[in-house]
Amino acid sequence: MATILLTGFDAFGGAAANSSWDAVQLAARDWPESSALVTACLPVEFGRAGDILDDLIGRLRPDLVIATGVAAGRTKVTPERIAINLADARIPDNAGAEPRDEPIVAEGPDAYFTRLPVQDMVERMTAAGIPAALSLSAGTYVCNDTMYRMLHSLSSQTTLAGFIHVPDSAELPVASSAAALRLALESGLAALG
Ligand code: PCA
Repeated sequence: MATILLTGFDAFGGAAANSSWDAVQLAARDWPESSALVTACLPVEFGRAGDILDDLIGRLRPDLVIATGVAAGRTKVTPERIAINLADARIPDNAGAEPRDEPIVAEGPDAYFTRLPVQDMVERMTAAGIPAALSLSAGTYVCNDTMYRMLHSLSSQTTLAGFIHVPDSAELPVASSAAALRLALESGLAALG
C-alpha cells in the first residue's frame, strides 16, 4: 500500500488562516483506504519547515509527497515545476527571519525540478473545471525554501515529491482547492504505478 504525505502551512503575514492547510484537511477527509494519507501543518519558518518535513519523510518513508502553500494573488491552483536555491524574503517569517539574497544550501545546485506528473495534474484539474496552470516559480519565500530543501534531501531517492500553490480562499473556494489536491494525489499515485 502506498503512503502519501500531504502538507499545508500555518497562517502568516497577519492572516487569520492559511487556505493551504484548510484545503489539505478537506482533501484528506474520507480518503480511500487503498492508500495511507498522512497530513501535517508546517510552520512558516525558513529552514525549520524543511527540517520538519525531512523528519516526517524519514519516519514515514512515503512514496509520494505533496507540500502545499497559499500564493496570495494567484487565482489558479499551480503545481510548481522547479525550486531555486535562493531565499529572499519580502516579509519576516513567523520566527522573525528575513533572509535577503541568500542561497538555501551553500554550494547546492541552482535548482531542482520536481518529478511529479505536474502536466497530468493540471490536465486533471482543468478537466474537472478547476482553474489550474503550471508554475515556473514557487517564489523566494518559505514555500520555495521548503520545496528546495525537500528535493535536495530526496535527490538520490525515488520518492515522488513536489509542491502545489493554492489560491487564497478569497480567490478560489477552499473546496475547489481541496478537490484539486485530491486530483493531484490521484495523479501522483497513478505515476507510481
Ligand atoms: N505561502 C508562503 C509561505 C507559506 C505559504 O502558505 C509562500 O508562498 O512562500
